[in-house]
Amino acid sequence: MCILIVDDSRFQQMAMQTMLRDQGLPEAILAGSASEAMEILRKRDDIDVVLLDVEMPSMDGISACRMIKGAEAGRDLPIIIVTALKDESLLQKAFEAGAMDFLSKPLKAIDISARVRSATRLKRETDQRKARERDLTLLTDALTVANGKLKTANELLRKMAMVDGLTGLANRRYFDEALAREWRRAQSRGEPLGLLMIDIDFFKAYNDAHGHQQGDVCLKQVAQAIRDCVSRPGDLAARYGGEEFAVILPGADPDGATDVARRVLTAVSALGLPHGHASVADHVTVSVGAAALAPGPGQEAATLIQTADQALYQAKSLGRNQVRA
Ligand code: GH3
Ligand code: MG
Ligand code: MG
Ligand code: MG
Ligand code: MG
Repeated sequence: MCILIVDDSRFQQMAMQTMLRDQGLPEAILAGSASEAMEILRKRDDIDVVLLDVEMPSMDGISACRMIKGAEAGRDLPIIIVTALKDESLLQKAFEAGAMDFLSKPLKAIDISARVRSATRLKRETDQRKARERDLTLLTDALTVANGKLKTANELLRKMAMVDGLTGLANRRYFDEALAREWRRAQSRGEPLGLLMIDIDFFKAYNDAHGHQQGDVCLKQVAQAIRDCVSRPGDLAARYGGEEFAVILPGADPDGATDVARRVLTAVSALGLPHGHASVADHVTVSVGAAALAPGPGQEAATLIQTADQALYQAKSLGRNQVRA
């Protein structure tokens, strides 16, 4: 505990210091004026309580109290006003100026030590409460930030579980789920479901000639071209595996599916990616198998995949770079 005594009288200073010492309190620090007190408060932050005399020549205790309370260094400091005047309006002014307590002269050792102890206890409690509030605010802020990060991470993880890392299309897992879902929906509505299987022609040769990295670039561009052909809400383009892609076309009949397949064929050719090695054309092409079925009762989605696969196989064996249905 650190006590600051502010009094213009050297005798009063010593008297108070002695009383405090006799009551088992630590040695007080002494100031002879308000300005000297301010200087001490600005320099040290360990003062717990101020005993402030009212009658002082340069600045009286009430003004000094107001000044200390108004300064950053003294805002939370308990101030006990010490006065010989028994004037109620003076006390009123002291409390208005921010004093916490007052003591009347002549001082008694037991009074002064009791007031000092209770003032410092109160200050300690206030400091602790403020520190707790600060900690709580920090904790709340940290939790808010962590929560936000967790949400972002969760979204990222969910997306990673659905999206093919190379092409940004739906991945195989998501495709399987989407196909099963759309198949059930088509079944219950009695509507057809279209499916395209797309496979890049002679892609092994492309990789061999241009390198695997350029192969990846090619895959990305083909994927983008396919995505651009699939515009209806509910349609889904996916990377089925390797250099094979699949497109789900809810509500498409065989003609509709074939139309989209032709668009994909044209769009990939239009990329004009030079191939030139054992390819059908001098640029990268695809073969597309198109299928559309209105699912019968008890029929499985695998039937649709098989039908599209067979059409793709036909497109390949008939010379590639074409659509078969
Ligand atoms: P076809 O016209 O009969 O489809 O001939 P193809 O060479 O395209 O078919 P094949 O199945 O023999 O070869 C597919 C090639 O695709 C082989 C494999 O290295 C390549 N491939 C599969 N996935 C990737 C990939 O992620 N990146 C790259 N660069 N190449 C891939
Ligand atoms: Mg005085
Ligand atoms: Mg193949
Ligand atoms: Mg291929
Ligand atoms: Mg293939």
